[in-house]
Formats: sequence, structure tokens, C-alpha cells
Amino acid sequence: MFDVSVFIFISDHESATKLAVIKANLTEERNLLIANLTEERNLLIANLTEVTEELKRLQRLAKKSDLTFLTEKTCPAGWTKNDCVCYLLSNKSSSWDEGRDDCRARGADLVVIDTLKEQVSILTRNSESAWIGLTDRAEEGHWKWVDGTPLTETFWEINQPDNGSGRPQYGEEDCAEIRGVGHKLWNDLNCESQLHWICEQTA
Ligand SMILES: [Ca+2]
Ligand SMILES: [Ca+2]
Ligand SMILES: [Ca+2]
Repeated sequence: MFDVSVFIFISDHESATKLAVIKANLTEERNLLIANLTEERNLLIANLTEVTEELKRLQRLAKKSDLTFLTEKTCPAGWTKNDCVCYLLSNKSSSWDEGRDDCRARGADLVVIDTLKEQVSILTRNSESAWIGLTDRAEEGHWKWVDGTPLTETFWEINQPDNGSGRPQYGEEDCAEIRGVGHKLWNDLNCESQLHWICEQTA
């Protein structure tokens, strides 16, 4: 009888110990699981934050490029827009080089007339001539546009270009002007002559 109760006592005691161990293990496992889940949740939150930030950044970019798109469609104040191109006819008169410098300072260049449409639409003031971005300074007789565009269609006046036709009073004629009268045709002229000039810039 005594032996049995001792056994039961021991057995109960052992069970209690085992249970305690199991409980401790379970608790540990649960804590580990909670820790893992918390870590995973934090990672997900971090990822979500990152994705949200990226989305915001892309939305800002899209908005910005839309605005750029809009502003690119307009010309600076005082310029005339034609077919997505902006033109500026100068108020002042100067040499071909100074005219070109002025255009470049405005982020543009002297006008390159590469189509009949553009030739027809070019503005000139009253009957005054204006410099265009065409020169044969690099090689006499080889006319080149300032931006390297090949010279395809030309609108020279009859008997032009003549490089001054050998008359000393005209000097060497290496820069092109567009006439303000009639069909607004081109003539070569001494680059130091004082003319208005036309700048061109993509809208
Ligand atoms: Ca042009
Ligand atoms: Ca010439
Ligand atoms: Ca000439």
C-alpha cells in the first residue's frame, strides 16, 4: 500500500514535471512563432512602405512629365510659334556672328530653313532682311546650315549666291540673308553687314 502510494506520488510528480517541460517547450515554441510572425509582419510593412514611396515617386514623375509636356508646347514670351517651332525676329541689327551669339544665349540658334513650308512661314519685318543660319565660311561655295542639316531645298534669289560677284565693295559674301520683300528669297552677304536675325527653337 505504502509502495503504491509512493509510486503514485512519484508518477504524479514525474507527470507534473513532464507537463511542465512540455508547457515550457510549447511556450517557447509559441514565443518563437510570435517572434517570427512579428518579424515577418515588420518586413511586410517595410516592403509596403517602400512600394508606397515608389508609387508616390512615380506619380510625382508622371505629373511632372505632364507639366513638361505642356510647357514644351509653348514658346517663350515674344517668340512666334509655328508647327511646334518657336521663332524670334530680333529688334536689333548686327553681324551674322553677333546674331548667332544672341540666339545661342537664348538656347536657340539661327533659323534653319529646311522645308518650303518653313520658308513661306518665316517672318521678316517690313522690307528688312534678316540673317539665317546658313554660311559657306568653312569652304567657299559649300553652304552649310548651323545645325548640320543637309542643304536640300534652297531658295536663292536669281544669280545668288555670287560671293560678292568679285566686286571689292561687297567683299567676300559668306553668310546668308532672307530678304524681307517679295518672295523672301536668299542672298549671300558679307557676314559683317548689319541685319536683323531670326532665331529658331523647338517648342
Ligand atoms: Ca527649321
Ligand atoms: Ca561665299
Ligand atoms: Ca550676294
